[in-house]
Amino acid sequence: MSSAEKRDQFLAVWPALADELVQYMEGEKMPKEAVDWFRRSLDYNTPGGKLNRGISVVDTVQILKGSELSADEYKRAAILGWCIELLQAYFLVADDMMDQSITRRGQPCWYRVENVGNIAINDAFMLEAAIYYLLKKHFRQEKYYVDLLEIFHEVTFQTELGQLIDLITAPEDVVDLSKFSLEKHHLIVVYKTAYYSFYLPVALALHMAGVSSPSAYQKALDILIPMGEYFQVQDDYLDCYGTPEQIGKIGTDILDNKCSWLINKALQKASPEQRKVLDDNYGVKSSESEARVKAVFKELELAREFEQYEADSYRRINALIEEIPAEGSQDGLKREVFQSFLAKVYKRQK
Ligand code: DMA
Ligand code: MG
Ligand code: MG
Ligand code: MG
Repeated sequence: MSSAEKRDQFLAVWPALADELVQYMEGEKMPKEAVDWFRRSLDYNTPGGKLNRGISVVDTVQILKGSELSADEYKRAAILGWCIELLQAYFLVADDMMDQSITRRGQPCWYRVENVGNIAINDAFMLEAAIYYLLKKHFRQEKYYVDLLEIFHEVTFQTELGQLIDLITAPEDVVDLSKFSLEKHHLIVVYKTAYYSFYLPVALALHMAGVSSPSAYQKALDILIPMGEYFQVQDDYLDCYGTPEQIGKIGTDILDNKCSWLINKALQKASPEQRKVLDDNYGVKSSESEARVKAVFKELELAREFEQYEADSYRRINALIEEIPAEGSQDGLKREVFQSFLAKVYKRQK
């Protein structure tokens, strides 16, 4: 099946889930206006992205099973996938407010839609609540139900820790580039991105496939955390070098004083003169300052640095994957789970 067909198959599960959530609200006798609001928020914020996280749950369950999924198995794996997409929707609605972003997935950020504004805060909470409604409805009878709840809660907390350090390392009023480092960057991106985007999809699929050995989860973590770090470095790169048409969003990292991979690389390489330009212009909310920072990035050939990083990461992650025996490991892991996930993100342009 092509990746476009996989995407369509996954998307086809969404409308029924949105209906279930909306029907719950109707059952609570909520006013029509409120029900319509929730449906609009669900449909505006949940589908429409790359859906890599959600589709990876399905792909992983399929690989672990080793044969075609029945229609029912597919549906259940897809529901878990949509729960991650709801988690992602929840984080993004809030992230765009905190980062003062303009667009997301080629449309205005939800908080910037007419009459939404700060109501988006509550909408984000409702997107999160939707996860637990669907999990209870569809997985309550499973012996791994508590595992699902725990992992969603843990990973949510980890992501919020990451968002906290991302935000407090990027104060709006005081720009102090000496606070940045690649170590700090590593910590931020592992927490804000890698756990929920890479470990969570595979861990959910492992639970669904009946894998219970703690060593399997540990090995998955050891591969997926570096993969998630690589993915967020790509995100940092695309924030500056991707076009809005490509990536569906307008980069804000330089204006927002973010501890991104690019500024850290620039700080490593900058001459005293270039450093002064960065000190004077990074995190200053004007397009002139942003352009001056980008000019220094260009002088420092950061695009080339990134290509180098990408090639090195690819080699390093593949070496980690190859530590799993070709015939699969005793505790139930398969190389292909990780190869398939890496193939989805390697050299991505959006
Ligand atoms: C995103 O970091 C992390 C979460 C948890 C949404 P980011 O602000 O770099 O993401 P984006 O570039 O998509 O706004
Ligand atoms: Mg952001
Ligand atoms: Mg952010
Ligand atoms: Mg970003």
